[in-house]
Amino acid sequence: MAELDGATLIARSLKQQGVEHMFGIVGFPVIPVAFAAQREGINYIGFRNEQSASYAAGAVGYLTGRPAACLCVSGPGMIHGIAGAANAWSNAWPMILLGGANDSFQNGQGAFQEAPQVEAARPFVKYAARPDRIERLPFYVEQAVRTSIYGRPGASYLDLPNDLIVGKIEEGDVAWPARCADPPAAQADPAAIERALDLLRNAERPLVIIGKGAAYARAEQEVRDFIETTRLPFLPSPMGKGVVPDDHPLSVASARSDALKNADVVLLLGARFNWILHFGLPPRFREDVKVIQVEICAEEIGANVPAEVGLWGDAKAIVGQLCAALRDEPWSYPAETAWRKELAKSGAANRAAVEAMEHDASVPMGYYRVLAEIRDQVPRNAMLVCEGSNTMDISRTVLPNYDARERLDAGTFGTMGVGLGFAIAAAAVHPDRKVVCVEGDSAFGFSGMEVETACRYGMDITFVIVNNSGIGGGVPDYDRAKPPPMVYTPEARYEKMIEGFGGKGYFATTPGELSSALKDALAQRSPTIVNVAIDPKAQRKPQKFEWLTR
Ligand SMILES: Cc1ncc(C[n+]2csc(CCOP(=O)(O)OP(=O)(O)O)c2C)c(N)n1
Ligand SMILES: [Mg+2]
Repeated sequence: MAELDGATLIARSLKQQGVEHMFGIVGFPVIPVAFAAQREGINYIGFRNEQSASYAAGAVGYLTGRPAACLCVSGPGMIHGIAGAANAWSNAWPMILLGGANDSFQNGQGAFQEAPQVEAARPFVKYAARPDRIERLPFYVEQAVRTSIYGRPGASYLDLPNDLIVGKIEEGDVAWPARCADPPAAQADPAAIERALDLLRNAERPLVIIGKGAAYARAEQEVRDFIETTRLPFLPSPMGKGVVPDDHPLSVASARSDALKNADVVLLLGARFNWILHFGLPPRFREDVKVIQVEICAEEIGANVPAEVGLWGDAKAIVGQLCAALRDEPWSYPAETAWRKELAKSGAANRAAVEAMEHDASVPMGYYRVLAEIRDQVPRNAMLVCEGSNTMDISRTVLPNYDARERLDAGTFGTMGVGLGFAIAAAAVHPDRKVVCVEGDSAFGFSGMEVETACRYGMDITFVIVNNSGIGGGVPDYDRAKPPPMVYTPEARYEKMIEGFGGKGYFATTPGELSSALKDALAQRSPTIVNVAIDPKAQRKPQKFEWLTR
């Protein structure tokens, strides 16, 4: 009978458990794991920094519902990988962090890159373990994968000592667990479904808020049916965009502040009342708002605002229950109500203010002009990645999504530097689609070197850098001997970076240059950078609650 090494056991069991992608950087002691992954048919992508690789692993988990692995060397590599585990923890996305570790028989001796890795991972993962025997590696991999996707998704960590990776075992001595099934989709209590519908029927100012939990649950068909049937006004969270298309007539996203502030009954679909939704509290919400909460994590129900009705389970299953109950007893929110009129009025006023800025042809350009040009040129099924401060916030309103899981951004953790890893993850999952990655210049700088990764794998990604020479804005004239904390090099030519790796770069300062650069860039089927110099003083449209945002 054949002998297998630990690296093969790890890779083979990952593949068996539905892990299709592995991102990382090789070195001691994980080189054999990367090679084994390739042999076992896992798509291995070598990154330039483990942070980006770990962000990419979380994004794959969100996009596909099965985790990707991030492979790190011991010590500093694994520490970099915690960035993605923490990002996945905050976003509730599954991923597997694999940290190489020193030989277990050198523990405590000051071994090469020895570090308390399991302890370091622990607060950010649902599961952290150091496998104890080679033949039990598949057992640990199954535990890590299952824990990451069952219940509220999150990261798992496996600590892999060198002696386990290179150690050998007779194939017959290995116990292979079965492939863990996709998580069971739990339905909510039928009595609670009735109470939820009663509450909605009696609401004067109902609102549906669609979160990325609904996108993760692949609930788009059910949510669309529900919105079509009930005719309820809805708005998406930043990554809930596209579950129902942004151009749907019942979307009140352009009246977001007023919709949140005045709703009397809110149906939360896979969204949390955290900072993104202003905790569900006054002054952004009514004191007496009644909440129906559809949530996979029981402990989340009632967080910050007590839920009038808690619907605990899988968003797809539960919205399916709501739709089934509505088929038995049809109901829709009336077509003519004061609430609809108010929302329409507020939305129209906001859209008019934004439209003027979108058409503004002055040079230097502002955000709205640039983002409107991107909107007008990207293919309808493009994967959109957006990060930055103003760049990201404005992109949320200007760049529409038409389908679920087509937008990735800084997310619940507000992490800058995720964009390039996310874009690479999106290209890995959807190699047939265009990925457009819209980056603030600061956001881009966190992991700009991953442009080389995108070029090496010939990915169809257009990076657009909205360049205001700084964090949230530059300073046109400053003392070069003492740059202010938020500035970066004025008019930095980031597009030149990609030329060193065989990609095409463009620099644009006027609407005309931007339009033709984007046209050419999007026509390529390989990585491009469009670096757009905008007014360093350009800002977002004044917000009603500016003092409460970041
Ligand atoms: C990891 C991390 N470090 C720092 C920050 C603080 N931060 C918030 S937004 C931002 C960058 C915003 O600038 P940019 O990406 O250029 O977008 P802009 O607002 O200028 O369009 C930074 C550094 C963060 N959110 N995450
Ligand atoms: Mg900037």
